[in-house]
Amino acid sequence: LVDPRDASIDPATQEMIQRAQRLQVETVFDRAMTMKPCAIGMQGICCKNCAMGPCRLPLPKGGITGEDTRKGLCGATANTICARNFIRMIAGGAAAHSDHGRSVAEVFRSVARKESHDYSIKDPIKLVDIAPYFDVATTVEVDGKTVDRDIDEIALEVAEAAYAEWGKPEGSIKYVKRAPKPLQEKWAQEGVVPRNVDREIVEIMHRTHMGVDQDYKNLMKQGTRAALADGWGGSMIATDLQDVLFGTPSPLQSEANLGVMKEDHVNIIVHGHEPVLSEMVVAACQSQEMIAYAQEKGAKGIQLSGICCTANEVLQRHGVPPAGTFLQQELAIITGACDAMVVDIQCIFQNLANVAKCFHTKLITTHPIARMEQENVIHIEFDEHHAMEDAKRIVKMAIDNFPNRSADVMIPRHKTAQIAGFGVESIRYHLGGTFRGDYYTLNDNIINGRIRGIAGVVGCNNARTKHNEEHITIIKELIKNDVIVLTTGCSAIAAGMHGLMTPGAAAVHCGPGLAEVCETVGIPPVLHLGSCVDNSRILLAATEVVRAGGLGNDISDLPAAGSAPEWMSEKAISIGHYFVASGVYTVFGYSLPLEGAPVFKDYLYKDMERMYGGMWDCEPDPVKHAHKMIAHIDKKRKELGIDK
Ligand code: NFS
Repeated sequence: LVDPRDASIDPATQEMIQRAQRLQVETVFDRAMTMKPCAIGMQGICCKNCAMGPCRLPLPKGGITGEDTRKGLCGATANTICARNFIRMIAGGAAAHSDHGRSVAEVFRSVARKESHDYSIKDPIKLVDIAPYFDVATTVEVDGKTVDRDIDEIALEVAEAAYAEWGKPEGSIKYVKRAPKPLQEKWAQEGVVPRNVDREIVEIMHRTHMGVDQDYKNLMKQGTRAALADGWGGSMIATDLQDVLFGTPSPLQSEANLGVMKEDHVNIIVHGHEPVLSEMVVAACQSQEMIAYAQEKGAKGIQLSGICCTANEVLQRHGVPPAGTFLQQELAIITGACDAMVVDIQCIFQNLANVAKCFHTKLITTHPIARMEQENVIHIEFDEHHAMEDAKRIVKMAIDNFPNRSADVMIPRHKTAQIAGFGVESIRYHLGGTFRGDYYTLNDNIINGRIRGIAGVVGCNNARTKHNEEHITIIKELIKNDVIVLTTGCSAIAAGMHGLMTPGAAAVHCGPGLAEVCETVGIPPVLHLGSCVDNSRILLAATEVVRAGGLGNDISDLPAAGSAPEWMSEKAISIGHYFVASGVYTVFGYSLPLEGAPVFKDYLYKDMERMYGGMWDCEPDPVKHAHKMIAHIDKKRKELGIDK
């Protein structure tokens, strides 16, 4: 069994692992002890794309001296195998983000068509803002005068155009036009402008099939095209349409960690990624009818909380507190106080069903593409046409389950206050200027050196690393060195849990320059930008910084760097690569499956910079990791002539 103190730096997590062990409920932390990863797979050079394999090409001891003669049965080299595996991860990640985006586009279209009555357009201003990118007019000429078009008409046209981004037969992804001009030119020159979302993913599956593309550079070209289709396509559309439908986030106060659950309340946890159902669950939990029903059953009320990116979505827009990160999902049930866990898609452990069996928790799957084989799992398929009805059914089921709790409940007392809800718009509001460029205050403070640079710290937790340690060490090191941090995903949940998202954190953790800026404008040094599809917000924030002037002409000119300290999912690889291809030096923690193919690895770590201005790196040591990012930021400051 794992020692809880080795598994996490978070006391709530440690206490719950201890409890799990006492109750003999197995968790991911224990499994990580008993099952070790495959050393060959970790190097990225196991090919199982045909039935003559799996072919395994481990690096010889002492590395390659002379010619690299390793090959699979068909002759595939280590570079080919490694590149195929890498871009298949991009395909998986881009598919996950983008299929989520497609679902949102479908809901948006049915709202625009007035077929779905439980949703409405909450942010018409954003709709008008994005319409021109889809070539949808927002005004019309009437009797020689220009007047605003009807918002429902605009919605309908935007919905149709957005939906077409997944499978249109011609043209390229429309949002590519939002990138800085020089970046668009680089993409055109390299031939990586994405055509439509689905095609780029399908083409990866084709090219990596046995006997197709056998040139790691050409394979990677397609990887780049698919990653860009994710970041500047599927993910960005997901973010925008969610904002239009559910409202664009603005800063709000909340809390984080398992301690947000309440013993005397009905506890419902939403977990996964798509906010279309959880938006309705939030509304259902707030309805007088449901609250009264909960009280009838002996509860004081309903406490809703979240896990993973569904948590981030409902946090950003409603202040619903996250109960934990990816690695805390089993632990939330082990409290014994979780009356229902409602899951949608992605990052959901199948072991939740086994854990739920040991408690009274109802585990409810809601998405047709994400079901579980275990018999104790309840499937309530969500349909946007009767969204509220479905949500109420789920909430009612949780309330009905409240009296079934056993007396053995233990909610750790740890929770932390946080300010979340940032975005491109709110950064503009807080760090913008009234008279000059939009992001003037931010740029000005970067130029004068109070802010050394910008870091995006994002991504998962990984049971192979100590839960939250890398996230928190890296973020603290960055802000101590006056680097402002934008964060999303489980990294953001971790930052919230560890108290880095309050304005007060500036005085405690920041260097003097960043502290001064944060204190003056009243923001935390670590800004929560949302879920993982909201990494598109970081791309757009970076673009705004370029546009505001004084810091070069492209994202690659900015004193900025990216990081995924505890990554584990294919989605993280897609995100990492669209950051690299957008000009960002991007450092991953733990390990990347590239070690077995040193030439391909160099291609990602070095040659990418010549093409896009950004490149990959990997550094498991969190302090060194942060300092690699800072060194890159300093290099860019020097190039800009602002290094004094
Ligand atoms: Ni991102 Fe969000 Fe978390 Fe990783 Fe999973 S929840 S989409 S993949 S684990 S950050």
